[in-house]
Amino acid sequence: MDQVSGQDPNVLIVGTGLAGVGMAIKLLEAGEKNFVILEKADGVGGVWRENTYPGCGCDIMSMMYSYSFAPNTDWTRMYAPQPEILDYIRRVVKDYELEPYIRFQSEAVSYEFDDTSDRWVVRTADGDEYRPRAVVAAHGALHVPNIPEFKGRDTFKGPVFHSAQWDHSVDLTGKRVAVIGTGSSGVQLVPQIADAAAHVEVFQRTPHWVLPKLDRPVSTVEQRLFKAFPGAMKIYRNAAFWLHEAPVAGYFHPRLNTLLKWMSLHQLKKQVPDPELRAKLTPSYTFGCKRILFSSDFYPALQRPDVSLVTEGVEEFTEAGIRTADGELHEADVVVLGTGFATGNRCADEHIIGRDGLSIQQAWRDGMQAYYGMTVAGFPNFFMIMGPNSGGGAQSILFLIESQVRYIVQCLRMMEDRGSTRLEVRDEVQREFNTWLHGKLDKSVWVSGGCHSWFLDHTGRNRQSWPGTGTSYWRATREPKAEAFELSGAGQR
Ligand code: N01
Repeated sequence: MDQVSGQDPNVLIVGTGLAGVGMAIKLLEAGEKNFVILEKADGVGGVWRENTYPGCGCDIMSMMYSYSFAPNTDWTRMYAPQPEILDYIRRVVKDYELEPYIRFQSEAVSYEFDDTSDRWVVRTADGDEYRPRAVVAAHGALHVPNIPEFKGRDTFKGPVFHSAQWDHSVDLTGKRVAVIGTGSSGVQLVPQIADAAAHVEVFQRTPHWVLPKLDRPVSTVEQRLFKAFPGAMKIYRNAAFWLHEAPVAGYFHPRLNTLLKWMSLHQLKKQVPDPELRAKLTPSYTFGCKRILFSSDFYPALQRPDVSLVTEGVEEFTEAGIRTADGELHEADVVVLGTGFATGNRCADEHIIGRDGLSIQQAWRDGMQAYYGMTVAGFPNFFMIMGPNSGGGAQSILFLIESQVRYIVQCLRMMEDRGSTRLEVRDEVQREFNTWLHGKLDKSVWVSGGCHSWFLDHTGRNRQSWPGTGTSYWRATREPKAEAFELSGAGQR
């Protein structure tokens, strides 16, 4: 094993989720060994380590849920369950011998750019200090649970926990469980807990568009085929890739998604015969405005006599349960919050100080913005993976991560080739880019489709999505344009 970096690495990566791990692999392949990865927990995996709720899995097809350079021939299902994805990440970390670069239980709590040395000073919760030339923030877009301030929340006598912080010490057998939220997490967990619980009440604020999940086991014949003929796996992967690209045009021209909308309504009609319940589950906003859900077992779960849907708003928590706006008390033993993640300004609580003392909060006072979701004016040598407006469509996040990782490696190489110690996106370039981006997004169903979702911030702007297909993002980020950046060395200024 080569010598592993100390406190002054060339690159410091934060997070060992799919983004951080992919970044580390591509650095190694580019010949860069002087880097460290900080990980706040004691294991790798990011959201796939943290989310362990019953039924947790991926709603992107498993064939597209691996790095292109590290295909996984062992998926057991067309949509991989969480434990398999976590195993995959662990295996990749092992195969690429990344462990020596990772500092576990090292939570980065402060990032400050030193204008004199063109290095970042990164401090951890334990008081360690690193001085990397460049930082790659790969801590993900969906890692801060959204815990609403429900009135009287602390008065409830039973356990209350978020889907991303599942409390496995709580046995749901024979319990009355209240689940708040019917997004991707809620629809996955409700069918799974229904068997054990005495009763599940599902609190829905807004119905979602739900498409059937075409899940099935991957047969052993297919697995053998993938192992023997990698080309066969590529055919599956290509099919999955284009399936995920397909709905994107419909986000800008909703009529193109008429067939998908019909499929969603058809499933609803087939699985929910009661017209009253069906009406409650039928969205009134444009298809695709909120992230489309994939589930074939959520509606059937709602048919069970021991599962019920509550559509009255949550008014308050009491000692015994949840009181809704109509005054009814829904008694419960356990409350599960499937209420999503804080996404409006995901760095709101982070201490990130860029050039000339600029904080990320000041830079983003009018909303999160970046250049292709990776660089932010005022923050030299600071790269984000899955930063503002670089995800949120329908394509596998792995495809977008690979595009970003390649781009960042190229930026670092550009610095090296030019003898620069500082790379910063030009303010006017970022501004023009965001004017173009929001011009397109404002016409999309995400903004004009009549719903509220985690894609939008408090100003109503979409701060998450790339306004196009994965392919268009890949094309746009194939090579960084030197003229978009200010590149300088300490001696060049
Ligand atoms: O969160 P969500 P999620 N009172 O924001 C409701 C990824 N993911 O964790 O729609 C009452 O979608 C809220 O209601 P409304 C994926 O990208 C991926 O489910 O705002 N209800 C909604 O129903 C996904 O999009 C996988 O009216 C409240 C729910 O809580 C993202 O994570 C699996 C409320 C939140 O839904 C987030 O999904 C799981 C309140 N105060 C997650 N506040 C994969 O398979 C919120 N809600 C890859």
